[in-house]
Amino acid sequence: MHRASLLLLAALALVAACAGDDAGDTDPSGTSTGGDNLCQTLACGLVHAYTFDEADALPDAIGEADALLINVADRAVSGQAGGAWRFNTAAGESVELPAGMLDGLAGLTICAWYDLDGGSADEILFSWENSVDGGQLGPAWWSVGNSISGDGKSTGWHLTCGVADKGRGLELYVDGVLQGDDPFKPIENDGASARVAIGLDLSTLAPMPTYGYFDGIIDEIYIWDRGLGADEIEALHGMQGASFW
Ligand SMILES: [Ca+2]
Repeated sequence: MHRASLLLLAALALVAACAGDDAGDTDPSGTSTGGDNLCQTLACGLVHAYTFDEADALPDAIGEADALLINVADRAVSGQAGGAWRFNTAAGESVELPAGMLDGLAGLTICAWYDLDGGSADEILFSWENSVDGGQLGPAWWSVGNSISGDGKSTGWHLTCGVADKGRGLELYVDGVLQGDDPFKPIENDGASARVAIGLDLSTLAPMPTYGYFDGIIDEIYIWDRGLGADEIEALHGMQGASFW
């Protein structure tokens, strides 16, 4: 299929995604101005959100993908916005989400606030797998941005965003700044997803209790069915966890 056709399909999908959106009292700082992004607010296309504000459950605040399996002991620490959960690599802690929850999306953006809290900077916050390819988001996103250094790996709250867009390929942002991109690798999501997890790197073939898990605090994971613009991601970082939907 020609690239122009892919772009047209993506544009049509974005129209469909935005048509049913209720943006509510969205902060005007989330207004998009860039490129072929048809959405006017950050809330447009938001399909899943996890606040980590509750200690006894991890409900999906936007969609229906509530956590299925929770293996995290410390679920009441201070977060970037309200409460957050502390994931412990040594105990092999993670959360399993419904399989297939990312299937069929025309584009994908995943953002998460994290505080390494002295833990490893190379572990993965969010990952999934399917029969074509999987993805991992942490301070790294697939093969993009693996060499990130500096503030994104320091203790304190950071926002990481991974974008997979048919027109743009892959992009990784930390604290609103583009860290790396790969325009030649499209989103590969064939509608046959297997597992989706928080705090676990599913690309690790046989995770061990001390390997393949995130070591640090996770708060506020947001998932969109479109590739957010760089201006939107910068605005989201500037809001420092304030609600936008
Ligand atoms: Ca929270």
